[in-house]
Amino acid sequence: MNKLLIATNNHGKVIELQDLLKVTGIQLLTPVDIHLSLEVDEDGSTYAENASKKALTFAQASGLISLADDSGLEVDALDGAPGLYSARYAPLRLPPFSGKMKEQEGGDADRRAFLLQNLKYKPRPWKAHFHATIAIATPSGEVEFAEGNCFGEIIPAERGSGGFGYDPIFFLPELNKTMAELDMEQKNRLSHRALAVMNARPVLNKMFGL
Ligand code: ITT
Repeated sequence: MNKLLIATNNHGKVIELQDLLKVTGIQLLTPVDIHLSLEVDEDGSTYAENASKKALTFAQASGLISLADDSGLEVDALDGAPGLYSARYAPLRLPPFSGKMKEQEGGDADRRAFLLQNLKYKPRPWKAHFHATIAIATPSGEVEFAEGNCFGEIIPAERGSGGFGYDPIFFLPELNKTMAELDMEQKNRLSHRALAVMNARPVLNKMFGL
């Protein structure tokens, strides 16, 4: 059976990618399934560089063809921020009462609050899009890419409890819903990640000889 490792430590992405990739006739594995714990330093200057680094690191460590996703939210009024830095977009702060001086990153809710704070004095609508670049790497070092975008706008009050990350403040005007108000099946029909996976299908077919 063909095996594909979903090379991400983000639980929200794992859930979506398992659903998006399930029709390909390939056995999907996660890092947890194979007891592989890897933290990749995302120091690239493009989504493709980061996606490629993640996919190659996991492919070489596991010996399996690996699919990584590097994604982000780009807000027009902030000149494309947080973009590549979406997962780390929040002021650093000291952990309370720990006595340690090491700074730690906030969670998804901190990042949404920080984004809204930065948009507060900008005129609405706050047009934005999600971007995803998928990299599929073989253990021998071959890498192929696919991309997807999803357009909408940021709204000032959170709506919905589905998805992850910036979904509760990412509004899709045609549906009159935020991404977090969609169930996974709906999100997986129109998201940046869904489009990137669709565009990656020929690559998967070629790599697995399907
Ligand atoms: P991995 O690198 O392990 O895959 P990550 O969360 O660090 O996990 P990225 O570097 O690609 O992944 O950062 C993407 C960030 O962009 C993610 O943490 C969210 O904050 C945001 N994001 C991406 N896709 C999203 C989505 O579908 N809905 C909401 N936020 C999303």
